[in-house]
Parts: sequence; C-alpha cells; structure tokens
Amino acid sequence: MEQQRLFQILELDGTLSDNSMVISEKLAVEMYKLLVLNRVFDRKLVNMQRKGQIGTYASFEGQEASQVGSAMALLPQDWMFPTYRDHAAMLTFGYEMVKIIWYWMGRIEGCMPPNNRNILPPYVPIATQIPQAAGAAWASKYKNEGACSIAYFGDGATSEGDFHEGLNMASVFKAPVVFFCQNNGYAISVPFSRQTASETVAQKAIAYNMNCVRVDGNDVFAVYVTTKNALEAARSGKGPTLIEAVTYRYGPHTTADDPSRYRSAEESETWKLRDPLLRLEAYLRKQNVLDQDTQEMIHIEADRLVNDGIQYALNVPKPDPSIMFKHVLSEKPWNIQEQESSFNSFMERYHHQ
Ligand SMILES: Cc1ncc(C[n+]2csc(CCOP(=O)(O)OP(=O)(O)O)c2C)c(N)n1
Repeated sequence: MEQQRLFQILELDGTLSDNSMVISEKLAVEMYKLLVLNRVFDRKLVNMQRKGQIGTYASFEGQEASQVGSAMALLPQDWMFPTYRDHAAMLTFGYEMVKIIWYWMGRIEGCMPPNNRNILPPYVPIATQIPQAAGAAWASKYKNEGACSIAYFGDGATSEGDFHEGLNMASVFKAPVVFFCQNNGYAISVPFSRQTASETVAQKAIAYNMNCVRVDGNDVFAVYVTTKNALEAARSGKGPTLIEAVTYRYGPHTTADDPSRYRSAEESETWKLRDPLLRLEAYLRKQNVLDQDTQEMIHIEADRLVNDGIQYALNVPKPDPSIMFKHVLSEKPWNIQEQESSFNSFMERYHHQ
C-alpha cells in the first residue's frame, strides 16, 4: 500500500536509489548549506539556554532534512504554520534568524511575521494550526490568490481533534494545503506505538479520501520532491495531501526534558546512521562537488551567520516588562486592568527603592 511504503531517493551511503529524480547540483549545494546552517543554529541555541541567555528551547537536530526540504518547495506567496520546533523550516522560508532567538528570549518581536512572507508565529497549543492552515488555504482558493498553506506538526498532534477537523474540512473543500507531519517517534515521552494503533500517520488520510505520502524524513531530496508534488497538486485544484516524514529528534523534547527516562542511547545512535546531513555530504562528495575546503568554508560561514545573529539579538535593550499587557486583547477586561495597575505600582515602588 502506498501509505505504508517509505519513499526515498538518497541512500544512506549517498547513492541515488531513484536516478530519474534529477536534483540539480546547484540545488543540492543550496540544500547542504541550509542543513549546515540550521544544525549550527540549533546547537548554538541549546548552548544559549545552558548559559541562561534564553529560558528554554526545543531542538530539532536530526529533523533538518524534513524541515529544509519541505520549506524549499514553497512559493513566496504560500502560508507557513510552524510549531515551536520548526525553526529550520522558518529560516529556510525567510524568517529572520534574530527573531527566532528573540522568540526564545520571550520578546514580542519574535512573534512578528516578516513583511514579505506569510509565516505565522510558532504554535505551542498542539494541532491548533491545522484547522487554521486549512482555513487560510480555503480563503486563498476562494479569493483566487494561488497560495497554498503548509501546516507543520508532530505525531502527537494526530491524536488531537483539531487534526481530524482540519483534514476533514480541507478534503471536503479541496483546500490547497499540505499537512506535513514530522513523525519523530515521540510526543515528549509517549512513543508512537502508544500514540495510535494505526501503523502509520499517512494511512489516516484514507478516511478523508486524501492523498498521502510516507517519506524518509532524513532524505532531503525525497522530502523536497514529495512536498513539491503535493503543493503542485494543491495549486491545481486536486486538494490537500498528508505527508508523513519519518524522522527522529536526537535531543530532548526541550531543554527541560531528560530523554534517558524513556528511550535508550542506542536508539539515538542507530538513527544517527541515517543522519540527513552526512547523507547529503556523501552524495556531494561522490558527485565531486564538495571538497574539503568548500565544506570547511560552508561551516565557517554558517558559524559566522549564527554568531552575528546571536550578538545582534543579545545587544538590544531589554524590553519594558509592561509590554506583557499589550497586544493580546483590544479591550482589557477588569481583571487584567487590575493586574496591570498592581504591576505598575509594584514597579514604581521597586524603582524608588
Ligand atoms: C493542546 C496541548 N496539549 C498539550 C500540550 C503539551 N505538549 C507540549 S509538546 C507536546 C508533545 C507534542 O508532540 P508531537 O506533536 O509529536 O510534536 P514534537 O514535540 O515531537 O515535535 C505536548 C503534549 C500542548 N502544548 N498543547
């Protein structure tokens, strides 16, 4: 069955299992640069949390190919609905790096969409982005704007009602949306086998009469091709697709989690043999487009870009804490007004001490 087969182009040793899928040299190098940049970014953000510069952080290391490959397939007019783990997708689609750092510093600027891209702030309430992405896609179809939505979510989100409502509506209205599930095996400590009795996420699309693909989420070529096909189908009126990208997060759920409580170190090590970055590196080496010097230069440049982003993020003045009372409600109810005035008098006393 199509929904059970794992679609793959790039073998673990960097050879192509499907030669008919031509990915240009230029595109492959671009993918590599983005994978490196995102891995460097992710590791440095974990370090920032350890140094107390950000409160908490959700790492995506291991999932870079799923996020980079899918986001590269989007067109500029498309709509992205990410979660708290999808920074690589956001960066690839044009979100400013500094804003992602600010998001984790708790700054409001970290939730503001860029001027030229429809990128929603990261969704923390699980699966809430799914019906919203379906709605935005339907609106775009209704207004004839030619834009698709892509909703990112994890395997845990498929147990929420929002997942089923969003898929149902999108399929009935043939909304141009791609539902992109990164099945990384766990929802915090809950393994996939306890999440659902379904064998795969992809097969859940059958109930909604929706296209589905199960793809190797650590194979950036396969993810890119799959997402591009799904977006093209959506744009040409063929309706939504559910993509299940099978992948793994190497690190903890967030910096506040200890994965040794629920999974073995060997499991992570086994997954590292399928590493998305090393696979593409092996391919580029075989094609003679990546020598040692170029590889080093790509890493140095990624390091520089991320260090610059971090410095910039840290060097702006701290926000006025009263901003927490702004931008949520257009009219403040009595209890929020009360909290605001009590907070203001506390701050006055504090400053006069
Ligand atoms: C509606 C809701 N319920 C519970 C939580 C707490 N929570 C945060 S992350 C998470 C697990 C999500 O797992 P998954 O969807 O697989 O995504 P992943 O974190 O693996 O990327 C849960 C239950 C939440 N944020 N929102």
